[in-house]
Amino acid sequence: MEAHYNPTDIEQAAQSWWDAQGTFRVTEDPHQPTYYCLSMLPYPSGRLHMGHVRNYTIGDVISRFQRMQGRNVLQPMGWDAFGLPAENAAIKRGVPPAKWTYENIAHMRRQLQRMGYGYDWDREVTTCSPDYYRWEQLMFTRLLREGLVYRAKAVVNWDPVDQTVLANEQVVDGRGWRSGALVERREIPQWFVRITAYADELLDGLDDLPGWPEAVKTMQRNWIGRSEGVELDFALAEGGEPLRVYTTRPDTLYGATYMAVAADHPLAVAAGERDPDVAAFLDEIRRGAVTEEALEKLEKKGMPLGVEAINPLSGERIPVWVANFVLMGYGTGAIMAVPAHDARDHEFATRYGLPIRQAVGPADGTAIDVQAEPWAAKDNLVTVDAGEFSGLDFTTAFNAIADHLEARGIGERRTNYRLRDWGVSRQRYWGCPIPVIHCPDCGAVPVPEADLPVTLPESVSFTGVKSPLKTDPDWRRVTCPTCGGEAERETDTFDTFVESSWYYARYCSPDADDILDPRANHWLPVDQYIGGIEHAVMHLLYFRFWHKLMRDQGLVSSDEPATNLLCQGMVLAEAFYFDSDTEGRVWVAPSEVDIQRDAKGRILRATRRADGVELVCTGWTTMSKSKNNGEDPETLVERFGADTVRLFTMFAAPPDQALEWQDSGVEGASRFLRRLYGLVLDHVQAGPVPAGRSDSLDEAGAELRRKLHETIAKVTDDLGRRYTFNTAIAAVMELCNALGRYDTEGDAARGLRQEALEAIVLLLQPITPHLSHSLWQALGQAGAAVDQPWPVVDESALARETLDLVVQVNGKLRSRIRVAADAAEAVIREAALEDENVQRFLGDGAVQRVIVVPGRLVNVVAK
Ligand code: ANZ
Ligand code: ZN
Repeated sequence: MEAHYNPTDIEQAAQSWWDAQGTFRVTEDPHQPTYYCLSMLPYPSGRLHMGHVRNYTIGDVISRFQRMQGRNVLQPMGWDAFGLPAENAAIKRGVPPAKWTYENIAHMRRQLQRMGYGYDWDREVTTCSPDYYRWEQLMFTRLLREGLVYRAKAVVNWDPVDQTVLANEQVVDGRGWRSGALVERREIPQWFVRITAYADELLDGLDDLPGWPEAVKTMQRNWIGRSEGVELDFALAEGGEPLRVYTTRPDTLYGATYMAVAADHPLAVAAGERDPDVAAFLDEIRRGAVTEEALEKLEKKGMPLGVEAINPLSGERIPVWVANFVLMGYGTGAIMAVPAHDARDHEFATRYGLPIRQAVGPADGTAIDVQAEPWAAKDNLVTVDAGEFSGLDFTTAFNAIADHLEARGIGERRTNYRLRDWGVSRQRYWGCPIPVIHCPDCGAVPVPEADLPVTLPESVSFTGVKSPLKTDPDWRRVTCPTCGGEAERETDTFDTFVESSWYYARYCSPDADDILDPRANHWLPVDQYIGGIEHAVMHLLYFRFWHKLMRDQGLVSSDEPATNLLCQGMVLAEAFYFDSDTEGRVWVAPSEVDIQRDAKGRILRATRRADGVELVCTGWTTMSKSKNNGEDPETLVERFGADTVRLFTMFAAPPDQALEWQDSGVEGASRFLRRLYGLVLDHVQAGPVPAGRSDSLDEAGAELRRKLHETIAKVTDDLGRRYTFNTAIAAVMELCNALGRYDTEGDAARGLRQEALEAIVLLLQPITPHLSHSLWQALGQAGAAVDQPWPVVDESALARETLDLVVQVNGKLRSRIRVAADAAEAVIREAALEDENVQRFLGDGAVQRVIVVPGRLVNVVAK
């Protein structure tokens, strides 16, 4: 053993050993229980950041722990390699997206390897490789033949800067999530995957996922947004097609005081043709926000269309308006507005002086003032002023009115979903080509299986204005597979969420000459999936959806892709800036800041070290490039070693909570590893440990051994069940402290030290695998730490030999006695009465009763 802890050498040696042994290469072994631990694959941006390190360290700790539990662990890694940043980089640096991507992958792979993660690199999946995407093209053509994929013209969110269509969720406050440009509306033909056909299953399946965080399940439920309501017709006073609306509140029908339609609704369009003012208004709101989220925040605006509708229950005539808060793509694009019971309708009615009429109220008769405020409750209500439907609760009124409308043939019950079909077309170059050929005679024809993959040309000159696929006539020109005539390839590519929807399954059989092979079912479902909460809806919903599609193709047999999901918290750091006249806001890296803090650690003053400029501190915020407050994992690894970085990220916070980055914490982690190294070194230098461990430990030894086995029990539970890696580490640290204090000499003590150090090294193996590898050898053990079974708790060591009991005299604490753990009650009683202090407090008083509470106390009752 070297005299000092040298992480670079130790980590190099351990990694070489694992490589040489093929430690993390797994094959399907029918006799060993499997464990599939999956971390979300990274986008190859070029450099690993702390968020990756945290995510992947959690996954590696779980994987290594499960391996030591005797499971055959699959822990793969890959690259979500298509997407916009490669195009942007290509524009900026003039390198083709493919080249940039492959170079980034090579660099980041080395960074991951340097961290010591136990991946089976033989299963690496790179989504921009034709070996991968050809299978999703095949899947797509099958879905197209089965009607689960279709092409439709749709209004899309058009980002004029990125020149691309954005998903609703990529529009934030009416602007493109990446470019920040104001989003426009356009109609273009798009490919859709029919996720709505699986809406019910995706929703109901959430109930069978106890291992998923509630927050994620709630977001998915809201995203799917199942809503039970009624579609009903309002006749128009002028006759013609009635106006059909969707409502979840037929119980409030008597409270409808106006109707509102979307700008694209035929009634609005017709009114626009009659009236130029309406037409101008329609144009104005069409240019506005298109997402629901943005609409919520929008100022409610509308205009009457000069049309009246007739309430089918009351016969009352009410005006029809066009309103910017009604979406064309939901329900029927028209609503009956009930301002008394709906906040948006109320805001609108108040603004335009429309009547507000109460239709329901609290069942207990409490008075409400709907003119002042909408009353939106659905529970404990009773209908009022509703003709024959008065005096009913919500469910009764809903059913009575729905039955009535159905009987009259002017309405029916309907379930609606907020979820839309998944638009997978992107007008970008750097993506998987959509395998379709457009023939003037045959229409859109799927590329035959034998002609797959449709390969994306990689050496292109990419200017960023238009996709090279669209500007390259040679690539586009093709003969129609059906009629042999001249035809053109589809030039759109897939949304990159398509690739990340099934990569986890491909890892199981990465070389299969099909989408998947039977190895998929050997491993799936994933036992533990780990990734960021930002993927709660899109990725994690598409991932569940694609699994069901594959199940229905007979490719997998499970219903859900992952049994357990862990969403790791953000990595935060303090950020510092000053506002300069010439440069605007300047963010200064924390490493270049001098900070004065008060006793509680609060910042009193922060200045730039170089020139003393006074800085403002933002407090804890997400590490990001834009705030210049990221820690570069590679620099840290060079300075402290991978084990320290791993230890700190796991020690600083529970995995699902925010991690506040502190340099002092990293130094503390490093110090602990040096101390552990020193403990082993001292022990080893004292010479060989005598064979056969003695049972003749002194009291301090027995106590230390008890602590050792309590620690094993705790760490096992923390790593295996609770996922509180931080408390596991704290327990090991405490054990090391106790071991450091234990100064008994002799064979038994040396044996105990050996036992404790071996256990510590193995308990830390999932977290600091390199140091454990090295210390395991230093302790004279055969084999590698990573291959050892997990330490077992010796129950007999947990047993306490003696117990300390509190002794009271007349209920007051007077003394303590130490008795054998299994002492009989009579013995305890006698010991208490003989105790010096007890005798003193008893004085001459006669003992009336002695109460023994086993394991806790003795109370002597005396006169
Ligand atoms: C009358 C009413 C009275 C409503 C009331 C609500 C409360 P969910 O649950 O999300 O499905 N709505 C229907 N289609 C709409 C559209 N295209 N754009 C905007 N809003 C629309 O919401 C259904 C309710 O949202 C419907 O029920 C309708 O307003 C509105 F006290 O009808 B309700
Ligand atoms: Zn044809």
